[in-house]
Amino acid sequence: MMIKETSLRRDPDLRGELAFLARGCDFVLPSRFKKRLKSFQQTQIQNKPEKKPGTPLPPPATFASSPRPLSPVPHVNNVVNATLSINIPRFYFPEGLPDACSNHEQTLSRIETAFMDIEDQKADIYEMGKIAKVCGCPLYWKTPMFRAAGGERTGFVSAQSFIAMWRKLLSNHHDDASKFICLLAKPSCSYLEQDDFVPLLQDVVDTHPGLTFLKDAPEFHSRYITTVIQRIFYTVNRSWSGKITATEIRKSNFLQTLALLEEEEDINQITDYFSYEHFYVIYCKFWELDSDHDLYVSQADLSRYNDQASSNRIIERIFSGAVTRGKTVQKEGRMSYADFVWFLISEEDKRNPTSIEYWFRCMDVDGDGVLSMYELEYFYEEQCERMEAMGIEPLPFHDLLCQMLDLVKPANDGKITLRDLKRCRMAHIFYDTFFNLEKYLDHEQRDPFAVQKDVENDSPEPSDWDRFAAEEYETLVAEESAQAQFQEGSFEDYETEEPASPSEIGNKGNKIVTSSLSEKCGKLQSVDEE
Ligand SMILES: [Ca+2]
Ligand SMILES: [Ca+2]
Repeated sequence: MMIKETSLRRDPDLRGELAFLARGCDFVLPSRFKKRLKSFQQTQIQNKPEKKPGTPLPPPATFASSPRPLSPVPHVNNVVNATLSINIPRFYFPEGLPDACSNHEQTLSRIETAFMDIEDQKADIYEMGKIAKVCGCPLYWKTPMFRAAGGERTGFVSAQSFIAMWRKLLSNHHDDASKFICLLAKPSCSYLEQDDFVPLLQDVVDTHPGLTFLKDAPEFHSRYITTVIQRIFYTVNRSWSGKITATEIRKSNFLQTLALLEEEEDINQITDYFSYEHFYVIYCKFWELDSDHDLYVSQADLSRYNDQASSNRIIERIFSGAVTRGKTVQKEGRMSYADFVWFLISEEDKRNPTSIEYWFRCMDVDGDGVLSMYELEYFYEEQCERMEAMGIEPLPFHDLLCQMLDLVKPANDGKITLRDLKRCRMAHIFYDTFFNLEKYLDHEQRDPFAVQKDVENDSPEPSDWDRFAAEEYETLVAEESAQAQFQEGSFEDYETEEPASPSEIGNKGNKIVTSSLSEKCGKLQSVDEE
């Protein structure tokens, strides 16, 4: 109580008002005082720094170079900060923890020397790869670095402009996440939007050894890039805001995965975000549904996915805009390829946290943050109708409900929250029960203890998605090669062939995939890009 009062007195506006009050002056109306008090308290709550457990306290020397204030009310904040910082060391570092040991001048002089080795001291994008390494950055940071130093306008970057840019970056941004955002984001933005990733990913497509076969299919560059961007946002943008912050980057494995790209020549080994095989699976699944190939699927198209395994009611919910970006889905009743990426990953990996949120939003029909018994019954009704049509006697809703409540064990009776579903680690079984008949029946037939074992095993990888993508890729490649063999009339050879090793399948796959993609892109050429 004492502390609160002291800090209230430090609010310069309030101090004046308190002084008036103290003198018994009528000028300050109680209502105005209350309002002012409330707004001051709110500002204080907002200014309360995010405390990160385990973050080491910085040495006192770093206080001098404290970055810009974050407060929406700098006036008030400055006063509070100035007083508080005397006693409490700073512990909130939105731009990363400054490292007192790192010698920026040394780094900058190394960069200068590296530029000396380049003709005219002007680096093109290829040379920028070497500069990135001198800067201690992963290779694929080169395009963002090149662009941040103004390279895309002239086609090269001079030592002078690069060093000026890098000096500024080093003094304001202290960890990789903060630097990465600064390099990629639009001017004065502290977050990344989807299009900010395009130049970096185009460079990966153009220069990664595992994607050279895509050179001849430029039509597919944007499809691959769209897929990777959606996968990045699906995994990293945990807030669903469409804006990736430095905190979200830090909490994700994105930068580590990006750094892996330069060490791993086989891009399919990098199953997070970048795998070409995963892209191929997603795109083929979409292509099968998008019968007129205009890069959109209708509600009827989407319901054909996996032999109509998903219920109409859940598909309807997706098309109501519960989980999609923009208004196209609701207004025009069509889903873009980007939205399909979210659907497919969510459908095939219902243990993924984003997937759990995705389906929760869909099932929470009234949007009150709780799955009520009414909502569960609504979805189960269609499952029952379907089972009856198949001659299967469904479990009565009441019995099923008991089963599900036992599975989820919600904290509050009769109300299932997102937290309950995440905690119970059975969300996939729960969701399939309510809207995916094929998978529901599949779970039912399995030994319940086997499922339990699966969960308890808790092995970190592969995810349901990884498993699905690998299986589907093999099926697709087998289909393609069977077709190719058939067309060539060498079916005998195919039958006597030794089984191919996984790596051979991969290589073969890439070739086949390219040819089949080219075939598909031939059909797509008249269609505008997204
Ligand atoms: Ca279509
Ligand atoms: Ca609800």
